[in-house]
Amino acid sequence: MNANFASIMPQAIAAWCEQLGHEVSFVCYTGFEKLPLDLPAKPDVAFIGAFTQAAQLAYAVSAMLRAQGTVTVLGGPHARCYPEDACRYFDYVLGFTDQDLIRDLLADPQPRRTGGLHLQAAAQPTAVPGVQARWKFIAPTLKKAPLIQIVPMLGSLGCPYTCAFCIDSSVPYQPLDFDEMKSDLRFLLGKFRRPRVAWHDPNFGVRFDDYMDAIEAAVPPDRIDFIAESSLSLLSEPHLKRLQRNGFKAILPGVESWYDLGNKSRTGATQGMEKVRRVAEHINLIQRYIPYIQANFVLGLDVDQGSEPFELTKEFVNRSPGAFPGYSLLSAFGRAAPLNLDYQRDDRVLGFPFHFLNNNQAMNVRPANYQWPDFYDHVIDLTRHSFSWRAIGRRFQSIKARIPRWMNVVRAVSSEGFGRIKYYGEVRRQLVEDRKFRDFFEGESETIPRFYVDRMRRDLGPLWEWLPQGCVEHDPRAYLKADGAARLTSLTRAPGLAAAS
Ligand code: B12
Ligand code: SF4
Repeated sequence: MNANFASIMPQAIAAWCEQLGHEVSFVCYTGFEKLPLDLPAKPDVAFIGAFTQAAQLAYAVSAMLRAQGTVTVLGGPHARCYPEDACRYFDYVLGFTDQDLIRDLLADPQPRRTGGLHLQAAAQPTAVPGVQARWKFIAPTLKKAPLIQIVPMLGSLGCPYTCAFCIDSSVPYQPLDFDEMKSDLRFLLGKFRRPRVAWHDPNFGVRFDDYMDAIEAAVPPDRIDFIAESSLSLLSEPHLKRLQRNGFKAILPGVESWYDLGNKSRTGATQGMEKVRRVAEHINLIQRYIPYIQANFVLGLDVDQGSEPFELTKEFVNRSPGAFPGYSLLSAFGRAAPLNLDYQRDDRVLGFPFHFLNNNQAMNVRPANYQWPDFYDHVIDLTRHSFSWRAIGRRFQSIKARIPRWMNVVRAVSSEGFGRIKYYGEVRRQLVEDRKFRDFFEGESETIPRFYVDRMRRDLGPLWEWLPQGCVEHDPRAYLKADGAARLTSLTRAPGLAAAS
């Protein structure tokens, strides 16, 4: 499936570069290709898009390319979240990116070996190349997913909600061009017998009617299978009926917490068991219209205490047997959210290697109300409950559609369900048996436990040799320091304050 989760922006950058007259090679690493990657020989400039979990991989690839004289540019979630660190290993690190920024960079791409330059557009782009413009790069990527092929599309950027932990909490909502979207959907009808499209919008369906009007104008009812991430507040019954008519087959709403974020789940100030009841009813309603649901939760939030939040989630699993529960351990991805400044100020962010920051292999924020072993006990108990044979069987029976019901079984018995129970059990064991391991989790030692270094070495294979020195560690307080420095600069620049500072 991994090729189906490839990002849109690297394809967009490739399309922009071609439009600007450059010769482009595009490589998508899905996690299965042999390392070190098969890269074009000596490109002038290499753009690399990476999530934080691929940071070390990206740093190694950058080192390899720089050794042959290529100028390297990093973009994507890691660049947005950790620009200070990334600048040590790339010539350029890009935040918000539009075509003008790419044009300016390519006009004179000077290597910057002593420290990369952090560049960004003033805001999210107003246009991103659509499916037709990206097709040349989408097609070879999807060839790597021979069974099920899912085309990534984007209809909007930003979000009107302000969930404090989210990277989009401060990015204004903005729809993209609906005419281009219609044209892309028609194009896909000509490419596949029954196309499958995943919307990468941070929160799909904010301008619900405009979206549905556009889809209905371009696509006969239920001719394309759609997947989207959307908040419960947008999934009222009339909306669900329209989604069903238009072929929506999978929805991933975020519930996140039983005590907080009621605005996005339409539960307002309702908390605890009452929220479980209402959310479970809502999810069951959704399931009557949409076959596949993944309900997302964050574990370890500061509002959580004791066993209650975990017991409530177990109750939810019982009451909504058809929904796949997606659990994320609370993670502070550098600059992703303003809330991370508070965690850094309170010295609660730990320097887990980026490689493990994918919401489940490590939780890099010390929990406010749990001792680590207790926390992992709760997480293991909840994961066991959610992926017990009983829960797997009930999930299977609650869904009639063939692919979704089997997909849930595969996810449960693979690394997401059984795999995590084993992994968390190992972490729990080391927390009580190995003092050094525990010291790292308590913030009392900065030495990264062997357990993590060995795993990273194994995952990176031959690229391990290319890792620049010092890049396994990072400064978990970099955002706070940069924020402090920025405040100081703006203070010294303010008229009348210069002398005082
Ligand atoms: C859609 C989405 C997904 C989709 C698609 C993933 C994909 N490959 O793009 C799915 C559901 C598969 C997914 C999975 C995951 N996701 Co996700 N996802 C998102 C989401 C909601 C939108 C991202 C998006 O496409 N936005 C639209 C693009 C156009 O905007 P943008 O991302 O802001 O990018 C701008 C710049 O960064 C830049 N840019 C982006 N890429 C590149 C590349 C280059 C080369 C350049 C130069 C510039 C550039 O240009 C853009 C325009 O300004 C974000 C949250 C958010 N609201 O941003 C989380 C987010 C990106 N996901 C996140 C995470 C953690 C994950 C998972 C690890 C979750 C999990 N446990 O499995 C996986 C990892 C997947 C992977 N490939 O490694 C984190 C990433 C944090 C981090 N620093 O790594 C985010 C930020 C959510 C969060 N927790 O705050 N995700
Ligand atoms: S609703 Fe979703 S995308 Fe919007 S701010 Fe909250 S978590 Fe982020």
